[in-house]
Amino acid sequence: MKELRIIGVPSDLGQGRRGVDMGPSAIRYAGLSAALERLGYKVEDLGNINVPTPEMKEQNQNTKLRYLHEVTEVANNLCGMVSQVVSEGHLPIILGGDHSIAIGSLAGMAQANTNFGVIWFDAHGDMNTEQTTPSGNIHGMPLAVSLGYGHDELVTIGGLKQKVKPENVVLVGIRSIDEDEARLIREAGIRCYTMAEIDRRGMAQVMAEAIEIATNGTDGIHLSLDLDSLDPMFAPGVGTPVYGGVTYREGHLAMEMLAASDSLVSVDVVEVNPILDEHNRTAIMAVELVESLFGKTVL
Ligand code: 5AB
Ligand code: MN
Ligand code: MN
Ligand code: MN
Repeated sequence: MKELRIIGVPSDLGQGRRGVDMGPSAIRYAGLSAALERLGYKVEDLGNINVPTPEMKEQNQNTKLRYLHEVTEVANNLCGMVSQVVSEGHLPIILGGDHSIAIGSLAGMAQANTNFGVIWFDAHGDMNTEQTTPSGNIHGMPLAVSLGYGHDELVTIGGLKQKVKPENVVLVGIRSIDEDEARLIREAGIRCYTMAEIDRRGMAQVMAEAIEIATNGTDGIHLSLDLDSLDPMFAPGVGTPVYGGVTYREGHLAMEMLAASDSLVSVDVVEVNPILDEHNRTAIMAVELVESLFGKTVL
């Protein structure tokens, strides 16, 4: 059983709305460490990465990407930390923060020479680039960046351009995609399980295939868990909620199947925004999902 290392990344630089920077605190307050220890893990919380606040003056830049240099700096620091944790043989649990931080997580995994696949659990594709972004928000771009598409400053974080092979990447829970983003998803050849497909074929079938794709020829799976993958009924505290999402039971089923696959090498838990939440429900939901992901069962 690997030891677990928690890394907080209190960043809202990749997103338009304040509050998601408090995600790591909210998830810790919901009892993450204790829950994992109850499951028998040795857990160490490494604290938070230092993140500039958006009220500080944005560095000059000639791009429409908001807070590009600041996001890059945070991703670079996270990359180093993740790479070190993995090199020491431990499993990193990265708490966001908005989803732009996943750029650093995946760069760190690649820097540690992990050969991994990715399950991107999200309402959105996160496959925008500088050319296609409708918002300029980098949290809509981290998957594209990790595949080598996007601004040079972002794709070169952690060295190598492409952090993961597209044939080992799956999107699950998708129901909101921008037009040009859809084109890039098809072009890159990423398997995309929309909510429509989950409705038709069931989460069990979809996850069995997703795990197969992400483990095919790799040494394990990085799960990037955006809480807006869930229906807002179960996770209201997110910046970009979309109706028609993954249910409580489907979410747990997916995590339980990942636990049973025994292939998890790292995980991001992102986009929890306590300001938009109700009594920390979304952070509590995140902790419950992580418990299932790390093997919690009823009996
Ligand atoms: B999230 C949108 N596609 O690029 C964009 O929450 C939304 O990390 C991105 O999945 C949502 O701004 C990013 C419209
Ligand atoms: Mn996302
Ligand atoms: Mn999302
Ligand atoms: Mn969001």
